[in-house]
This record gives sequence, C-alpha cells and structure tokens, in this order.
Amino acid sequence: MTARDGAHVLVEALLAQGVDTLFGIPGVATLRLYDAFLDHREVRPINVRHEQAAVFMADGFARASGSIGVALTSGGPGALNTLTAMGTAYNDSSAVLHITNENPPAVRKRGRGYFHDISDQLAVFRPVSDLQEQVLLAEEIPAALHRSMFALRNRRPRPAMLEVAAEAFDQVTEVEIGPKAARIDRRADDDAIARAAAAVVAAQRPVIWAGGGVVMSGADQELRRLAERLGAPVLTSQAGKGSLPADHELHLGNWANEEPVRRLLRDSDLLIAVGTRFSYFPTGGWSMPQPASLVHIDLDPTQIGRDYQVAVPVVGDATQALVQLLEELDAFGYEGLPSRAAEVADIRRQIDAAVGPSVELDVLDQIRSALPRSTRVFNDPTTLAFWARSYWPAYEPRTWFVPSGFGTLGFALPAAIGAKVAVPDDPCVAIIGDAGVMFTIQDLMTAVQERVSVVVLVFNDGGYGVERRHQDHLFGRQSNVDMLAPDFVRLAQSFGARGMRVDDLSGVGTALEAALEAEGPVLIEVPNQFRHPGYGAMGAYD
Ligand SMILES: Cc1ncc(C[n+]2csc(CCOP(=O)(O)OP(=O)(O)O)c2C)c(N)n1
Ligand SMILES: [Mg+2]
Repeated sequence: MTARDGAHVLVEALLAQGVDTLFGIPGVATLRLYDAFLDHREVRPINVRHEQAAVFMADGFARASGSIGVALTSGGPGALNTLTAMGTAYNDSSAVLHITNENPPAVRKRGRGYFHDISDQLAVFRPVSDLQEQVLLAEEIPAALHRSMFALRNRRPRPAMLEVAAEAFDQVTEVEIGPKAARIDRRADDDAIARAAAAVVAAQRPVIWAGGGVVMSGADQELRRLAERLGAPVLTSQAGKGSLPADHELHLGNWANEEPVRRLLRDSDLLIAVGTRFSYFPTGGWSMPQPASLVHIDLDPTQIGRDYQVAVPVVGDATQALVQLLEELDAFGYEGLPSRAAEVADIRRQIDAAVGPSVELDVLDQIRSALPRSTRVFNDPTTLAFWARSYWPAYEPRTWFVPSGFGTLGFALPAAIGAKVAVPDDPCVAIIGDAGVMFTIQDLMTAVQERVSVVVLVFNDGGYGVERRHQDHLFGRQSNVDMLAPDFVRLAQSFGARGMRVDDLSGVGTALEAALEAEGPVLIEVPNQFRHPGYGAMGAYD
C-alpha cells in the first residue's frame, strides 16, 4: 500500500464503505480532507449553510435510501451546532454517521484559549449517539470507520460519532483500507420463532402492529404475506406507515387512538408487533388496551416488554424473523385464517364518519392526489402534519417521515433535501409551518446551489399554531404565539428558488403539480387558519 496522509486514508476508507456523499462545512482542521476530495472526484461533499442542516440532510438521506447518511463538521462550534439534529436522528433510529475533528494535542483540552477548544467533545454527544469512536493516529482511521459502519449496519440504527484528531489528517501512513463492513445474519432464535408460531396457530383473531423497524428492515413484503396468511388487520405506528399499502384491504393504519380500533384490540386474542417501541403518540400515551397475548419482534431487546406485557419475545431483524415465522407456519401445516377485510372496511368507515370532512383533510387529499405513490414526504411538527399522522395514506415504505420522537422544528426542509440527493428520481416534498421553516430556511440556498429539486410547502398561519391550541386548551387565552413572517415568495426568489403563493386553499393540489414539474427547489406558501386535531382520538364515538 502506498504512503498517503490520513485525510486521503479517510476518503479512501469512506469510499470502501460505499460512502460517496457527505453533508458538511469545512473548518481549518478539516481542510486537508477537503483538499483530498479533489483527488477523489467520485465523492460529493455538499456544503450546507448550518451544521444542523448537515445532520438533518444526512438523516433524510438515510431514511429515504436505507443506506447511511454522513455529516462532516469541524470540531467545537461546528460539531455542537448539530446536537438537535443528532437528537432527532437518535430518537427516530436513523443511521447517521457524524465525522468531526479534535484539536491538535499541544492545544487540545488545555483551556489555553485555542480556537474551537472544548474540554470533552464526545461527552456532549453521548446522549444523542450510540457509538463514539475517537481516532488519534492516521493508521487507526480505517478500523475506526469500519467499526462505526458495522454498528450502523447491524444494530438498531442510531447515530455514530467519529472524532478524528486534527493531526491524524496530516500523518503519513501505509495502512490498508480493509473490507466494507458486512451485514451480519440477525436471525431470531429458533425456539422463540417456534413459540411465536404456536401463538399464531392458536389465535382466532390476531392483529398485526407494524412499526418503523418494518420499514427500516425492508420487511414490507414479508409483513404483507403474514397479514394475508392470517387475514389479520394491520395497525401501524407513525414510523410504520407504508409497511403495508394504505389501500390494501387489511390496512387499518395509525388509528389506535380511535374507539373502534381499541374495541378490535380488546376483542383480539393475539397482537403480533414487529419493529416497534410502542411509542407515546400511536398508543395514545400508552392508553391503548393491552391485547390478550403479545408476540413482540424487535432488533433491540431493550424495547421488548417495556410498556406492554409480552408473551413471546423475539429478538431479531424484522425481515429475517418474519421469514422464519412464515417458514415455521408452513412447517406446522398452518392453514391460515379467512380475511377480515370486511371488518377492516367497517372500522375504517366508522372512523371516517366520526372524523368527518374538514378543510384540513381536503388539503391533505389534494396533496396526496397530486403526488405519485413513490413521493417521499417529510413532515415538520406543524398543524397539518398532526392531521396527517393518522390520515395520510402512505403506499410504500420509506415514503413518510416525521421527527416523531424529538418533535424537532426545522427538520422537514433539510431532511427532504438530503432525501432528494439520495433518491433523485422520486419527488421529495416537505410539509412545514411558517415558524418551523425559519429554523432551517438558509439551506434552501444549498438546494439551489446543488440543483436539488425539492418542493417545500410552507403552511403560514402567522405563528405557533400548535402552541396556540395548547394555550387555548390549558389557559383559555394566548401569549407569545403570533409571529411575523417574511414574504416567503420573495425570500425563496432571493435564494434563486421558485416561490409561489396559494391564496385559495382549493388550489394547493394544482400548485403542487406545477411545482413537481420545475427544475430546482420550489417553495409554495399556503396561508391558512387550520385547526389542530388534538392528540388523542380524532373522532367522537357513541
Ligand atoms: C426546535 C423546537 N423548538 C420549539 C418547539 C416547540 N413547538 C412545537 S410546535 C411549535 C410551533 C410551530 O409553528 P409552525 O412551524 O408555524 O407550525 P404551526 O404550529 O403554526 O402549524 C413550537 C414552537 C419544537 N417542537 N421544536
Ligand atoms: Mg405557524
């Protein structure tokens, strides 16, 4: 192996791991790395306007593609600017690798007033990453990167930190790069599968719950086979939307707060939950009734049995575990159960009737009709997204994204940009509020410069609509929730993007169709007075 500096080693090692896109901002200590990119034109380092957006983009890239999103910052302020986005990726189990640097040894952690000095950078990231690797020597780079990628590919995906000491970029080494981190077999234990199969065979009224793990693992086809075999209704969490096409006859979706679905759960004798932690919103703050028996399949053993009592725990990758379960059912000679599609349709009718028509749902219908089924839709915590979390029909996995764990404002715009970089052939759309978009609007400039054709729907209600609803509810009056907004159309145009305003809510779909035809990013401002649907049931039932 020829001698080269650590910066070149890192670039070679990233390429060997299949990484060819990075989102970041250069700083003095990472300049040698940026210089090395000039010798590897197959790498696309995308400059962002704020490091928070670098991690949001890496997160969107990872969520949309199923590969690993990589952010590159300079140490100290650059790295710490990402904390909120790291927390988001951590809470939502997204496979983000964040590479940053530490200062040279003579000035590192000495408090001597050196640039970007911080006493223990990795410690700051501990609560928002699953792995923190520190590299002091150039020759350690390939192995440390391999360890990070191996963890990201095989554990529950959560952000990893790779901190490289500045001097390691300069050191010359002949280190070998080594292989790409493999995906290992994450089969479930055969005995656990046998017990799960026995529970299925004994069940008369099973129901399936699909979480984000189904989407992430790519287990949608296996889930569909299991559902059809059992004739079982399929509920999803928010993150699990798209695990089964929303127009499949067994799809119930993310409606577990509604009484007809709760009745169904109380009447069922088995819940098969796959790739889920039964989080707060989809379970109505864990008020969802405990099913008679629960088979819980998850890659992360710490998620099993935390909030719902589990009869059969199964630790494993969703796809592998479902394949095993289907094989075991075959071996049993299991005949399956008749389809309960009619029951599902009846429950859906009851929910539709109870929720009723509304201007908010009409706008969502327009958006859905304007978008191809493969469109990647990124939501911010804006009012319309709270309607969409249950109502939105997702037809394919990796088409529906929400910062559901952290609830982070500003996520949707950069995440949609990162997604579009990863999957340029699919439309990528952000749904965001007038306040949320101001958190990361600067990165519309990145989309312009990189010619990333995202569509950003900005729902402008002149302030913090979600907080208004809370205040009305809690105090009966409002404080500090009205916000002045810029002229979004002219703001977008000043970036070199297209800007449109839809003053009549019946025109949202048409405007969106036009935006999808455009080259480069488009911002569509939609003035509105949407109501918030609340956090529990959306319909009232007798
Ligand atoms: C980073 C961050 N800061 C603060 C909040 C609290 N918060 C949640 S929703 C919201 C208002 C959002 O306003 P906007 O984006 O305009 O959407 P709207 O609620 O008006 O539909 C605020 C301040 C948050 N979720 N995330
Ligand atoms: Mg608003």
